Amino acid sequence: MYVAALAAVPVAGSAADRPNILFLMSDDHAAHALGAYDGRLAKLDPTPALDGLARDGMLFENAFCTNSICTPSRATLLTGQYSHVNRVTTLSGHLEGDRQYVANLIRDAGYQTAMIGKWHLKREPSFDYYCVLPGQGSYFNPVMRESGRPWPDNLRRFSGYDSSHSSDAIVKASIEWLARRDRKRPFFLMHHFKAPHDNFENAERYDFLYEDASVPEPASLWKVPNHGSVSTDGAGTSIGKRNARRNMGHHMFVDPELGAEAYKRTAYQRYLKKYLRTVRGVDDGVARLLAFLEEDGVLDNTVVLYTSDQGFMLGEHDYIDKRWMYEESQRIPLLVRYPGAVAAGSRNDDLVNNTDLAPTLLELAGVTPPSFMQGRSVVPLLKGRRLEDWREATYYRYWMNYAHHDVPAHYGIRTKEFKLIFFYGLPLDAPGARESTTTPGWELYDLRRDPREARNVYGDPAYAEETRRLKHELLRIKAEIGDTDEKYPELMAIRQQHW
Ligand SMILES: [Ca+2]
Repeated sequence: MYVAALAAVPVAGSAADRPNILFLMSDDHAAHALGAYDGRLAKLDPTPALDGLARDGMLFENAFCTNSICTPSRATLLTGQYSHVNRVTTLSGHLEGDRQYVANLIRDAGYQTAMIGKWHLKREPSFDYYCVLPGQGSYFNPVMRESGRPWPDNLRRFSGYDSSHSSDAIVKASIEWLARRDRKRPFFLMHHFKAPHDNFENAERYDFLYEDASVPEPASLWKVPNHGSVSTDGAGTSIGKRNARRNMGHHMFVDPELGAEAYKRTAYQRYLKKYLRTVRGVDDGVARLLAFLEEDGVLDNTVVLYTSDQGFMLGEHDYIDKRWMYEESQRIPLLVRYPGAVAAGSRNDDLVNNTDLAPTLLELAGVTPPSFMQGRSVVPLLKGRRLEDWREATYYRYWMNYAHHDVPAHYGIRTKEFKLIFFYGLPLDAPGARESTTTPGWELYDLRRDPREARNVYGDPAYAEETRRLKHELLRIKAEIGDTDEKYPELMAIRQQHW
């Protein structure tokens, strides 16, 4: 079952020969809120420690999630499968222990395994040790469920100067576990921050960070793009409406008596600063973990990966939150540091998605990824190889039709040059369902000319040939990964009508 993992790693004769794996994940940390991704927020220097990971290792420029919502992303991470295969399509999904494949296979390969922080998959984590927040958990004085003891003795409350904030508590629990680990065996630690999930809360020490700064605004905060061929009522997309009940000002307690422009400007500044203060807590936590490993003498024999369960809209398109297939929400940061085999400062622009994470973690541990995993290990890419048969389009599907933030269900593909989205708008039978949910619509973006997705070119005759090609590719991928519309007669009927 074992294979040679990375060039610098000896062929695994025993577990002791293999690298430690520290998998760091945050919640809703958009790539454009990392300095290393060099977006409009980079000049605020939001993530010095994470930028260090990019300097020392590889940054993936085109990494994406396949369903931009918490629980499904985590299920994909552990199974290497798309949502329709692991059946965790929505927030109400869960993952039984026997399907937590990454944890089980790496433990079986001789690693000691731990899951610390936000879990959100409801069932018991299948790790040697766990210390996890129940559900979303609390930002302050969090209670976590710890393995090895029956309820209620398994509840541990974190408080005090070093752990009253959830990011500090999760770092403390990880460092404690690392300090008492069995040094004869390599470790696999999944360290998952709750931050910066909304409603953002930073530790008190960041209260004045960025106080005098002015956070750059995206142009689309003011000039909402015309996405729509179906509806152009300023809602921002063909059928998705802006949710007046959940907006930046609502979150930040901005005085609604301010004029519209001042309200938006004030809300944006407060919202972004609060988010970036919460991000800084994550970054400082990463710095502390890396410092611990360095002091422990194992940093360079540890593969350190950093990602987020999905991206986040920070005022782009005048939106907040995730769920959308738009770039800010679909894209995830992905950084990998492993000095023995990954060149410092290297970058890769292949289309990677979060089904690839599980096979990657397995190969790093010297385990051959099982064929039921749908993603592909990026280990060859880490070594600087170009694979001619790497995917040319990445699939996306958001299932929760109008469940939160008024985001309609949709699916689509993104290539390096184009993005095609189909808002299939299944009718809702829920009380209060809106007429708009039954209005399907297509969007097409030419990312070469329009990387911010400001102009929907679906229906433009100049793109007719490209549209046909992309639709064909969309159907091909849906068949390949087993998410065909034939399984859903109602959806199939809509598609046939609007193809
Ligand atoms: Ca999330």
